[in-house]
Amino acid sequence: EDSALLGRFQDRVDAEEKIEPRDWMPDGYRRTLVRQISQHAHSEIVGMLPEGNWITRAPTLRRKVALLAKVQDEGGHGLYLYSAAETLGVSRDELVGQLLSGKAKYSSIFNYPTPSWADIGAIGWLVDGAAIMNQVPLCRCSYGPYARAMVRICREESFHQRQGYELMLALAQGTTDQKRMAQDALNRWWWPALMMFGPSDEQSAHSSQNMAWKIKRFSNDELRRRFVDATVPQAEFLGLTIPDPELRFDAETGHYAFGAIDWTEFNEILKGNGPCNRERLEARRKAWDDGAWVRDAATAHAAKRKQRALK
Ligand code: FAQ
Repeated sequence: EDSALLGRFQDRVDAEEKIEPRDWMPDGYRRTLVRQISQHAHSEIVGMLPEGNWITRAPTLRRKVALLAKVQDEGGHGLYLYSAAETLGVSRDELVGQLLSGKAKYSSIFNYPTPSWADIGAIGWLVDGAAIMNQVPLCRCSYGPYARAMVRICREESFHQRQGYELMLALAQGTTDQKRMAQDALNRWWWPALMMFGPSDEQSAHSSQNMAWKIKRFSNDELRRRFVDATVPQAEFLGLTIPDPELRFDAETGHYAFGAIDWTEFNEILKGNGPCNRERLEARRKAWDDGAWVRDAATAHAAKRKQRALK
């Protein structure tokens, strides 16, 4: 690639100018964005499944309405993000194909099961909480379409996080059994939520380049640390215990110190060997196959309208 073009590109990024779809950009920048935005889109779509499991069994109408709205929002985020990825010259079919063939990644967190209603609270509180921590800085990403998509997505995630925390609060203040359910959900979701931020900074292959391109603004470990700092007091308010015997406040650094993450578990999930990896992909494949007639009908309708317009 032309070094003058590269230099000018980096100057624009450094000056906080937004890069737009028709602007010149290095191949690596384009590839990285397609990878990250499509992984993010797939995460939203696959992320509908663990919570979707509880829509028909929500305990009250109010809870059902909130959960239905949340899962619909996630579908909307996925479509929004696929559109942002398409501005980089890839087709949606290609991206969906990569997901269904198992080639594309999506967030590790969605490969865990949701056996209890309290999991819905824990997902909203912890998974959306982690998502917000990671995604608010993405509103300032150098690539315009992704940054703008993130603004609306973050507002909706914030509602999701609150409904989750409020659900956890109701359980934590409820009967002994309800409190036990809430604690059990926290025990199962805590460590996977910390893994959402990705490998440690030493292991993170893409971080330094992504930060130079201002796609990422903070490193994986930095965001993870902020998440722990924000979440520990929330757990205390709930009267629940974070399942980490090494967790303690370090007055010297002003941050919580926490135990070691089980990276073997994380890597196994990335390889497709998590508790629900196969089930999740099967559900997406079935949805794709079952939806074929809708895509066919929409294509036929569009062709008809085009023909009518030509007459
Ligand atoms: N799971 O070098 P890095 C949501 C991969 S929130 C799976 O650090 P990077 C909302 C990574 O892709 C979840 N794979 O990479 C919601 C790379 O693989 P590759 C989605 C992971 O890109 C809530 C390799 O490891 N959010 O959906 C994970 O600089 C509730 C090396 O890693 C986003 O996608 C992981 N946890 O940093 C929905 C946010 N972590 O391609 C429903 C946007 C890392 O080399 C219900 N993405 N990998 O084979 C990002 O900010 C970044 O891509 C990171 C990773 C931070 C995830």
